[in-house]
Amino acid sequence: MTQDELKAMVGRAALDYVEAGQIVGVGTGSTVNHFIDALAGIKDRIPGAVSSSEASTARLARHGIAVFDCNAVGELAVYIDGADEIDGAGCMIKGGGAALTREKIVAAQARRFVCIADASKRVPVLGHFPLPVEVIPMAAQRIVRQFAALGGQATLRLQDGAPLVTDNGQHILDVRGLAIADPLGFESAVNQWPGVVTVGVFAHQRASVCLLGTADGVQTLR
Ligand code: ABF
Repeated sequence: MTQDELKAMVGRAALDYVEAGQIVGVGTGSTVNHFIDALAGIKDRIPGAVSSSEASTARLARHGIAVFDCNAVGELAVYIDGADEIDGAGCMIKGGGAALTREKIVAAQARRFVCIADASKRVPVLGHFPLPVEVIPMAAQRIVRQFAALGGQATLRLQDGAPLVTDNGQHILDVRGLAIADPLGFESAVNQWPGVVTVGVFAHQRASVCLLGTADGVQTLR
C-alpha cells in the first residue's frame, strides 16, 4: 500500500469516532483531507464541523458541510487530526502544515483527540521531525538563540523566498536536533518564552486514541 492509501484508510476509519448529532472538530493536512472526504458521506448525521485552518474550511465547504466558529459552540465530543510524529504516550509533534495554533485551540475544546496517521509517524522519541514553533516575528531571532542553548537549530520557514505567514499573521521556526524525552515539561517550558505563540509539541493536548495505518490494516493505539 502507498503512504497515501494508508492515510485514506485511517481517514475512513476515523468516521467510527464521529458522534451522530455532534459537531466534529476537524484538523488539517493530507490525512485529514481523506477524513473530510469520507465525512461528506455521512454529513447528514452531524450539524457540521469546527475547522483548524482556512484550507480545511474550504474543503469542508466544498462538500457542503457547515463550518462553525469555535466561539459559537461549546465543548466538542471529538477532534480528529493528523500528526508529524506520535510517541507511545500519544504525545505528538504537529505543525508541518503551519496550522498548529488553531489545531491546538480546537484540540483543547474537544473531550477526545483522535490522531490519524500512517505508520511512519510513530516514533520512540519526538524530535526527528523538525519541531514547528509559531512565533511573533519581532521575537524570532531571540527564540532561535534560546533553542540553540538547548542544542536545537531553528530556522525561519520560507515560502516562495519570503517568511511564511500563518493564518494568524505570524511566522514559523522549524527546530532540528532536539530529542524531546519529556514532552510535557518541554511544552510547558517553551510556552513561557516571550514571543512564542504555539509550540508544536502536543503533550497537554495529546491524543487519546491513535489510528495508525499499517500494511496489515488500522492499528488502534490507546
Ligand atoms: C496537521 O497535518 C499537522 O499538524 C501536521 O503537520 C500534518 C500532518 O500531515 P499529513 O496528514 O499531511 O501527513 O495535522
